[in-house]
Amino acid sequence: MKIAITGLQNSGKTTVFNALTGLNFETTAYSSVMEEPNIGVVKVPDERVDHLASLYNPKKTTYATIEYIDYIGLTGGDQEHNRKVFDLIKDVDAIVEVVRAFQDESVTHPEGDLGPGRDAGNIETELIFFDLELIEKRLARIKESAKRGKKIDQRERDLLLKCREGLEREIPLREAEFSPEEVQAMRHLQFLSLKPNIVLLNISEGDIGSDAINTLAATLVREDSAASVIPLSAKIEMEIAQLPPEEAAEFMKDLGIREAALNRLIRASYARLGLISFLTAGTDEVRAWTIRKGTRAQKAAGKIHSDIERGFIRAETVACDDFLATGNMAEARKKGLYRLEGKTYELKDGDIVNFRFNV
Ligand SMILES: Nc1nc2c(ncn2[C@@H]2O[C@H](COP(=O)(O)OP(=O)(O)OP(=O)(O)O)[C@@H](O)[C@H]2O)c(=O)[nH]1
Ligand SMILES: [Mg+2]
Repeated sequence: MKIAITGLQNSGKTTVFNALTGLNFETTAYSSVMEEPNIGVVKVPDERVDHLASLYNPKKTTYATIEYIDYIGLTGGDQEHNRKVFDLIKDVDAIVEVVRAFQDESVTHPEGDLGPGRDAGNIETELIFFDLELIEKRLARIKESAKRGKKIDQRERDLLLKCREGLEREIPLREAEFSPEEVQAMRHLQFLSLKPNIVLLNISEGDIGSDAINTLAATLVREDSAASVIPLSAKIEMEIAQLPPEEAAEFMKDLGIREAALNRLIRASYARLGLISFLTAGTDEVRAWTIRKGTRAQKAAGKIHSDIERGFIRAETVACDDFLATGNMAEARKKGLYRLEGKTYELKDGDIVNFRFNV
């Protein structure tokens, strides 16, 4: 999974990136001129994988991973500048929008003063502009081929017009309604405002846990929107990410932070994208695999190898919690917790699966 960290200049994107990845890229009080994006891959913490690895003692333990990308900030109204960012991130699975809510005189604000609501709105507007531009380009191309006497794709044209109509009313595509066929047809278009988003409200360290911040957070996304807002202090989280685990735990307790940014954001990303993990376990490897909720067993097998999908016979599954409670496969089998499932079985989060196949 690939997630872009974006936002206005100096909102704390690189600080967030460092907090998530444990890396230590330069953060600056003036807006940076970055040539190359920062890219970092993080393991998705998963206690089930830890438990299984301690039982099987496998040669290899593989966690699910997320790739984070951090690049230059967006500039309100400068589409040419923003295109550099958007071209880089148009294939990501989700967008984290960093919105500044911390007070700090020494850090320049591109808009002159603090305004989280305004800034969150500006980010949305830039995503919408980018999508409108994409639509105009495609419509022009369709018109061009019509002129040359080629048959045009009327369905695509209608869909583009429908998207444009909503975007012109400033409704991001992710909040518009589309049929499953339309969603399918839009997949290759890489619209940005269609991507699931998470608003990360970057607050002052003194505001951690404050009621005022929760109220502010609630105003940042439309009430009926699926987007989530996560308030956190990127600066503090970055310090935490650089500490050894025990010290980090102590520091978090003192500050009243229950869970590190990395875990909170990963949970929100999985929920927002409708993702779950299934597990495979053995003495060679214990591994977590990320799939969409509702994926059927045969399709999920294809994550591991296309041969297993093609030659699928059945899936032997047990819920990880059931397995850990019984302690071993034989016991789980005896209790009927270890089941044989067919190709249409929808895998559940935390299922341990052994695929039987034949090629
Ligand atoms: N007080 C405070 N300062 C912060 C916080 N997060 C970031 N900063 C500071 O704000 C400045 C900008 O942070 P960066 O992470 O470089 O911001 P950015 O969005 O990556 O900036 P550009 O890449 O230049 O657009 C740095 O001086 C950070 O130390 C925070 O939560 N609290
Ligand atoms: Mg930066």
